[in-house]
Amino acid sequence: MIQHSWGPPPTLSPQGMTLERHILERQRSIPGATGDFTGLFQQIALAAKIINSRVRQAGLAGILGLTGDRNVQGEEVQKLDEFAHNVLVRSVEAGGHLCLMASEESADPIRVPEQFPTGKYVLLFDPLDGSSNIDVDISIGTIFSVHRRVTVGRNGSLADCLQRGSSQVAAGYVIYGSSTVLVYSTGDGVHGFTLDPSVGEFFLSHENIKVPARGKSYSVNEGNTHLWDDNTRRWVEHLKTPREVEGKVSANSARYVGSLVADFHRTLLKGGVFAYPADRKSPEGKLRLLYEAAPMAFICEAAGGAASDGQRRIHDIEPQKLHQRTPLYIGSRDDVALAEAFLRGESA
Ligand code: P6P
Repeated sequence: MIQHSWGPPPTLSPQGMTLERHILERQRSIPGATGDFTGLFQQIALAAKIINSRVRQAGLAGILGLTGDRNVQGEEVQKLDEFAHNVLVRSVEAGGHLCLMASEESADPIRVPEQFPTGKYVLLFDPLDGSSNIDVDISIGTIFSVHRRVTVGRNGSLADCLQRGSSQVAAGYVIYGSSTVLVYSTGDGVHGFTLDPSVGEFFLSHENIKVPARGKSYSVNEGNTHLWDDNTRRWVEHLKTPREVEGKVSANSARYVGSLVADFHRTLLKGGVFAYPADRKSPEGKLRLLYEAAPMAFICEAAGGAASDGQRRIHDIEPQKLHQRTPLYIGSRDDVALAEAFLRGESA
């Protein structure tokens, strides 16, 4: 804790803008807003604080490593994955704001228990993305997407989950990195809040994030080069080739963490492009559409960037399956457009 001569350190955000107040003020600007949304966000923020606390002590709390189970993706489930999933479900299930949930850790949608009221929203989430990095202390994150339900009746159904990215009413992620930052958008601007652990509150730290039109870095796992098609290889080779940009000869620089939330957060703030292309091993791509690509696309477009599967907007993909995958190219508008041009067989 940094001590100042004039007393306790100021909160992170001098005007003391907390996440809760930010959402409340936004709610008041929406005619007919019922507070449902605000309540849901407060519960998500609580879950983020609980997950953060456990992530920060994982090695000490004996919850590193594997549970011995495999999830619907066939991936080994880390103890923290399961913990984060359970915390999110327990934090939002009783609030009466949701008619259904869906999680990367659950094969089927999760119904609201009978003893609780249901509401008009659907929440889809990846409770702890990048969890293979937990044991080596690399940044990981929680990703969430909110839709309004499209069905009627007490409980929602799969149809409420299988909605296009363009119909999201909000999306966000929490990055458990050198600090814990929650970034969210309801479509009108993107805002970041940093957790002040001494207070236990998220304070506004990144107001109205805008992704630069072009950036210097590209972020892709080049260990998959042998699995890519020719156009994808040509695109990455182009990025690595020194060329004149704004009077300077340089090549793009590579940045790859292997944790979507970390790679996306850097791309959102600094510009550039993150990509997980389709390849011979993952012909549909590796990342999941509904609770990874679509929420990140919602945030990126709200910040002035772009998000594509290489051919079309992520937002325009009509989901067919809950855990379907998609290739993803996301970040600065000009950089994503360049990737799409190469994937069409054009050159720079
Ligand atoms: P690869 C983490 O396992 C994850 O789902 C994303 O967070 C990340 O972007 C991607 O996979 C990394 O995949 O194949 O490069 O290790």
